Amino acid sequence: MFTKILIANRGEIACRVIQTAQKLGIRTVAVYSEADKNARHVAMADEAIYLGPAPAKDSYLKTELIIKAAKETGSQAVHPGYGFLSENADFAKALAENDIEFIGPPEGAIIAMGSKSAAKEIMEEAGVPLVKGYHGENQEPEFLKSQADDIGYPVIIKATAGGGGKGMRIVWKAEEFESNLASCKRESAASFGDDKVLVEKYITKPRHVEIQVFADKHGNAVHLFERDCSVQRRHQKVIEEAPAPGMAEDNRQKMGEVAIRAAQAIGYVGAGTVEFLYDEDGSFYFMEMNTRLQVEHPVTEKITGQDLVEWQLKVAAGQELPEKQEDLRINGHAFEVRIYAEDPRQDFLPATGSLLHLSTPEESNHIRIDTGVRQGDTVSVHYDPMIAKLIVWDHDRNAALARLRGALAQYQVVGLTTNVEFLSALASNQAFEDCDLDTNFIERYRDELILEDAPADEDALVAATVYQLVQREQAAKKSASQSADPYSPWNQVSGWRLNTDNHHAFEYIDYVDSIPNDVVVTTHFRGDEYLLELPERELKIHAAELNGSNLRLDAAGKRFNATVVDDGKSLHVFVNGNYQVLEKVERGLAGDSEDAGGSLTAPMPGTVIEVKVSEGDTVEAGQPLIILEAMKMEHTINAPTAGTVAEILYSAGDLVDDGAELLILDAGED
Ligand code: MV4
Repeated sequence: MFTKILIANRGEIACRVIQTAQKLGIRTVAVYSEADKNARHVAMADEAIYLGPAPAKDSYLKTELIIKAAKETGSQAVHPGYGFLSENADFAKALAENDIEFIGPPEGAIIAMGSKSAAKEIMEEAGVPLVKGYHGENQEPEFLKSQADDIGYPVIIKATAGGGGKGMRIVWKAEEFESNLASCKRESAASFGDDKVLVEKYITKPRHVEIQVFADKHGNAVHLFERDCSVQRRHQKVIEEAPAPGMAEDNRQKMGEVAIRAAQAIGYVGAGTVEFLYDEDGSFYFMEMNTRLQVEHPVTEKITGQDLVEWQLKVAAGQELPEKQEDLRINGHAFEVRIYAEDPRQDFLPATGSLLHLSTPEESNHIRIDTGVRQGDTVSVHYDPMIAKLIVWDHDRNAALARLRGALAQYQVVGLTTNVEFLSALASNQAFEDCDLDTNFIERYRDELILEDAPADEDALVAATVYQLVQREQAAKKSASQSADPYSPWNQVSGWRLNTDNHHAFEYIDYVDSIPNDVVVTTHFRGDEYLLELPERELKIHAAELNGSNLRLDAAGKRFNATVVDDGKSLHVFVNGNYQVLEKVERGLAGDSEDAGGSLTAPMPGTVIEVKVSEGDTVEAGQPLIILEAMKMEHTINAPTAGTVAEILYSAGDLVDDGAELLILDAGED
């Protein structure tokens, strides 16, 4: 086995590979760009080598720099992850020339699968089922048209050099063939520098089912069952699962055998995936083969109990496959969703920015999170905006789906727009639960999946408001640095009662589809609890406890938890599995003529211990003004806002009644 490897990638997959290497006692070398100096993969590795500027073409795609880094660090092998150089035959070749092991297939296997038509030819010879079609050299329009007529409409025209759905045309009628062929060829020439196409029968309602295969250098090959990745958006997978729902055991076995045959036909070594179009009647057709470890490999790991990166390392090091086909079993069901910085409501526009707050469900046998970022990290324009992969497992599909819903409800990201809500809608979608799966799923259920923006519900308003009350209390406690009652959530703030009727208004702007809605929550202090005047009703808050951003509260006997994050401008509230943003309107009491200035009153009968200010002093918000002692405990009364002390009505030693005016503050300019 290798003692040291280099990981020529970044983000979650680099972290994922490092984790297994560490488990196996292999030292790791990361590489990084200017943008990734402080990235998680760099921190995790034993060593890290700087490559170059942020754009991938100047760093992660620079073959020479990666080989140089591998040589300088004494790395015996390079793991390419996925994307970047993972399916680049020249890279595999360059490594071989430098006596560095490529943790991936032989150069020839990458080349064989690079061209769609050539791949299909190889597969046809190997007896792998193909969709009826023509993938030969003759590109004469009349000839291709006659082929299409033979196949029968609808047909699909695909760029031979294409990928990711680019350069495809569906043709429903013979009359439309010629014009579609011309436009497909134009697009292919422009996109791939090659206008060669193939024509085949269009399968109207296919599922994307793929088989994980593995081969070693000793001629052994196994499959690790299938994944269903039908739910895609513009050829980007959104959710993947294993096993494929409804797959009959004999069909699974047939597909597995065919996939192994496909791998063997090209002398495959390592991890590969054979993709199939899976038709409604259970027939399946070879689509393409991916000659790398795939993003969605964790669902296969969860249902087989295998570590596929460990397999890759062992195979690359010349060992035999860790398991025989007959020892591999499917256990339970797994889902993976890709959590992205993107806005589903804006046609999934990628988002960039910093992860101001990141809180994730706890990992366990049921929940796995593969990520390359931590709270505080940035998602930049330079790379794929994936934040994490969330993988769940349970004994059956419905239980796993319930796990997924629960985990997504606990996934909190502030600072970037994410697709978490969209994924939650998907995990809760009845048609998805019912396995109404095909590649058109998202289009078909679009309106159920991309939900309208909803106004903040009452719990969110309560949480935001109580958060601010407790925050003020904590701030007051800190600035007073006086002994305080640690058990009462209210005593410290209860002092600031600006008005004789003892209220304070918290104002928010709740944007619903960019339309601002003004919401005011007025709080009244009632001795041992707060009364909140909400838009719909009044509610008594008996207690509240704030731990960092985690708020626990008791609202009229209903206890609930919320997370509130203040980014300075807005409060981000997570409650009941929902996420709401409430922009704060700092009314400041000065800005409101009715509330301008006011008196501060005693929260309970007691003795004035100390008056910390003099008349005419200017004070800052939160500054301690008067210390009272009541029931053997000290209470600090802090300035609720900046201002000037207009009048002090009591001095040290005086006894005061509950509600007595202690001090009059002229609120300053805000
Ligand atoms: C097809 C097809 C239907 N019939 N071929 C899309 C990407 C490329 N790898 C192959 N693709 C398709 N080929 C025939 N003969 C439908 C698709 C297709 C698709 C396939 C898998 C996953 C998502 C898809 C979304 C749209 C179309």
